[in-house]
Amino acid sequence: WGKFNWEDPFDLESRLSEDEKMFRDSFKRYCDEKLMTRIVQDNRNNNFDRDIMYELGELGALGPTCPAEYGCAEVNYVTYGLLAREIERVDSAYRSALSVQSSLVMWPICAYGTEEQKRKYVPDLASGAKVGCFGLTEPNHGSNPNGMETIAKYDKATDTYILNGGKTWITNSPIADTLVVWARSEAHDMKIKGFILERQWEGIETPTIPGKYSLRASETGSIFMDNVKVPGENCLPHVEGLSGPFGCLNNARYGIGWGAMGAAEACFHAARNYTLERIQFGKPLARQQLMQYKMGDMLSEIAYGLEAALTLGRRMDAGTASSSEISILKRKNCQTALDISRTARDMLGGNGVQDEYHIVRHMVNLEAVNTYEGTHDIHTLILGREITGMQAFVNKD
Ligand code: TGC
Ligand code: FAD
Repeated sequence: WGKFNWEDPFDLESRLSEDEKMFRDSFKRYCDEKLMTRIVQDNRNNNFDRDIMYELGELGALGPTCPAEYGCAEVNYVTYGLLAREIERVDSAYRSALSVQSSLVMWPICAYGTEEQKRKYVPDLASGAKVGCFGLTEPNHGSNPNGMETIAKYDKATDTYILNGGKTWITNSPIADTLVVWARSEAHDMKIKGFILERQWEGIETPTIPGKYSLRASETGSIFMDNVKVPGENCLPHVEGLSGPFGCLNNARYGIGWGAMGAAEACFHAARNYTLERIQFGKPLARQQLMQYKMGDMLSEIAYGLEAALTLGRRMDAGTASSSEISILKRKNCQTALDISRTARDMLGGNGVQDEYHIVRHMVNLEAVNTYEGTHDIHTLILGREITGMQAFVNKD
């Protein structure tokens, strides 16, 4: 019989390659030494430190699966997942910054863009010199982006698109230099097309959304476009329709599946350490059956979640993964992490609501993580459609 390791019950480590572990380990050191040390203050102050993007760039963590010829690390999807897990152990806000830049900005430019677009935009996004954002959600259309109202008119004489509309709940929009925005294009039979916008262009405003209690160390804002003139060369040519933005979301949702497990592990470990130390009724809380029951559950759920993440990662790398598998991972691992964070917070009693103990910060973050990139219930309905062949959405029968 093998030896049981409560920190890695199914010996996930043994199924990672040396390259995967090496990249992960140096990134983990950065997360411990440079991110963990600033998160409590940055979360309190509602501050995203812009330098983090340069630091992530230096480590090769931005757009890590994108091609090396544009300045990216070009590692596999499992490695990307491992990075998401490590950074979200610290805070989901930092994983958000990584996900958006990598999966929602760099990836679509690489997958759907021209050679010129890739050479012009990707290297600066890879180094962190430029920050990107992804504008899909609108004030009236969140779960149902097909209702999108943002319009791109087209002036054939000057080969220019003129964008009007509003996007909301956009991670990093207030600090973004490069904005990937989705709009209905008159020149493409009103199909959805992607456009690369530059912050300095006239008609763009990106105010911060105030009063956000979750992901406080992440910048979140709107994008308002008032007759923004976009040169024809900034339209992404190689995709049209919703499969454009959803292709990006597949990658980001996959990364969140790993990241959520990092947040869950952070909460589990904090609760374990606390209950081993905390004496009530003359003995450590960790000795109580109720506490051990909770930790047994946490360990089991995390072990399952990581197995699923690794299995899907290998399938992503083999090119055999389907988008509905990604829905299973995003849905289940986010809910698991949220449940674990709530239980772990309770196990710390009063200290559980104090940010120095970290769990409550993860807990409120995970509320947003459970909502963005398709809510828990939307992913349930995606699976329901697969199971029954009937869709519960109202767009069509
Ligand atoms: P539906 O009929 O299902 O599909 C329309 C077209 O899209 C294609 N498609 C996909 N393609 C690739 N990957 C996927 N996952 C795809 N899902 C659908 C589909 O094949 C079809 O293509 P075509 O060529 O036949 O036209 O579309 P629907 O309107 O019925 O939508 C269904 C629904 C509800 C599943 C979809 O709208 C949905 O997933 N809604 C959730 C919206 C969402 O996830 N928004 C995320 C915004 S970005 C964000 O939250 C970033 S947070 C980042 C951070 O800070 O970390
Ligand atoms: P709604 O769609 O209004 O949903 C409200 C509730 O109704 C949910 O519980 C939902 O599950 C439920 N619901 C909806 N439709 C149905 C149905 N048919 N049947 C049953 N229940 C249903 N978007 C971007 O484009 N880019 C970003 O960078 C980005 N970053 C974000 C960052 C944060 C912090 C947050 C909170 C959101 C971000 N989003 C971003 C937006 C996010 O993707 C949306 O919030 C999410 O898709 C849900 O849309 P909504 O908020 O409009 O909720």
